[in-house]
Amino acid sequence: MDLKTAGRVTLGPRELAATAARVRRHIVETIGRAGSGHPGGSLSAADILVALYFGGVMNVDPSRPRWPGRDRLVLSKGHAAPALYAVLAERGFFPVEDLAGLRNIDSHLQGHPDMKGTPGVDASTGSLGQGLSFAVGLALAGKLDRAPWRVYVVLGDGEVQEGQIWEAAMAAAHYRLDNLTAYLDHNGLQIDGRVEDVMSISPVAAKWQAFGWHVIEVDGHDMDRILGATAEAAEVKGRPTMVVARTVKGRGVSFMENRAEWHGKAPTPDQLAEAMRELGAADAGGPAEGGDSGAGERGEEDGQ
Ligand SMILES: Cc1ncc(C[n+]2csc(CCOP(=O)(O)OP(=O)(O)O)c2C)c(N)n1
Ligand SMILES: [Mg+2]
Repeated sequence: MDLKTAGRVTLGPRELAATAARVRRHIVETIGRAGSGHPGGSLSAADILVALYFGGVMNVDPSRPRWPGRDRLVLSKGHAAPALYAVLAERGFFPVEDLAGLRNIDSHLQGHPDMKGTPGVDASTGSLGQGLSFAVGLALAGKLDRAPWRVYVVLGDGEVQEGQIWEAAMAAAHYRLDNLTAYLDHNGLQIDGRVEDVMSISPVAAKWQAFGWHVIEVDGHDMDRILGATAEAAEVKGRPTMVVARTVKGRGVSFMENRAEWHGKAPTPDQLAEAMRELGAADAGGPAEGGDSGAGERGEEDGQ
């Protein structure tokens, strides 16, 4: 595939799975190399992002990242930037080699997404709770312009404890933003442990329904289901859609799965090698050469 293909890219099931595996390897490798970052929530969101960019959904032009007719993606849970960067690189917005610079001061790939610095990033995020409001603004602008493009936004389940989310949820329904599709990366964990223990969001589907949204619940690691829900959302008139995607934090790396401690720390070189083996890297003998380590001590909590 020509990486820079403009328009929608539609891969078959096997290629989608292979792309998701590559994206997961990029995630652990770049975070390992940087010595800091958020593997858990990047791995849980990976399949959603791959489905959107490679499953025939996002209409974009990598050689013209600011093309006004493009579909927009807001990664509201901005700490999952490594997943977004991997997907954007695979889609041709910038060279895959750039990923090695994650979190380095001279790189355009900072710890959280910067719409002014990184080709393909549509919203600067990282301060949780704000991305849905931004997405509502984009969708409203699209409606006013009678534009055909759509807005996609990915939220964390801890993130939706933020009050601003619910103001945006109300606004999206009030303005009948049927050009807006949200995905809740429902992995059950946040920075300090279980969402259910920190502050329950249940019954989460009923809450979004009560706020006037069309709600679909899916397995967030099943590409078919994610794409089915996305297609359904495009047909819904007069309401935004929330896809509640049940996911596993750290998905794909056995020792990271369902463990809150992997929210915001980098793997050691040994752990990275093991993760790469599990993710099917041909050469998982050790961390790749090059790219000097950026901020933070390896294995230390990011604290964000
Ligand atoms: C406003 C704000 N408060 C706190 C943080 C620090 N922080 C970063 S990620 C995170 C936990 C988010 O949990 P969740 O939304 O469930 O993310 P995921 O499980 O998908 O990684 C927190 C508290 C932040 N980035 N923004
Ligand atoms: Mg979570």
